[in-house]
Amino acid sequence: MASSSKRALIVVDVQNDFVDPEGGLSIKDAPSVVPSINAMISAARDDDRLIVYTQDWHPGVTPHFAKDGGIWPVHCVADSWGAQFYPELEVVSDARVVKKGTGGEDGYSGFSVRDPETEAESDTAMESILKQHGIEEVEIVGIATDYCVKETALDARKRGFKTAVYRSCMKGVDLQPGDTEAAIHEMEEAGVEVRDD
Ligand code: VGL
Ligand code: ZN
Repeated sequence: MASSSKRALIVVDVQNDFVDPEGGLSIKDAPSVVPSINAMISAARDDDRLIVYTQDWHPGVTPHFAKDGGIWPVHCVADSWGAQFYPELEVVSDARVVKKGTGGEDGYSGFSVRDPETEAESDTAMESILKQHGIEEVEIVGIATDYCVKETALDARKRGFKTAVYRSCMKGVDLQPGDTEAAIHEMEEAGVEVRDD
């Protein structure tokens, strides 16, 4: 049955390359937040709420990768093991999945991508999926706090959604020590509710 809830759950990039210790851009302690993320997913499913998963989904050559002029080790190449959902993640049967970066675009938000040459931004399907379901409020969980979770949350606020994140349901890259806490602060400043549970 279609849900009448105005609240959706967005599950950002819980993929092997970020979560598995053998992954291409493995984030320390990421497996430790997966049970809390799953608890959020189960609660949303039991409540018939909309759940949208995102996947980082890059071509083999992209200016996102250090080898091609960017900053990141190779990760989440389309259809590779690393791009698959982490096996312990609960993926609901009618999951909506938004893949980002498929055309070699850059950017971290689940709502938009950026052409690396022209810098032009374009929308993913995220906002239209949320609008189709009458969503006014989003909860965002996943990886990485200081990149894709942050940018998705800031974009959700910009687009007028009431937005919350949970400390127990996200993990940061921390390229520089303190990046994760700075990201949490930036989200709060933008009106994102940061919950301690
Ligand atoms: C991400 C770095 C590069 C993320 C994606 O999902 O936060 N981080 N690509
Ligand atoms: Zn990426």
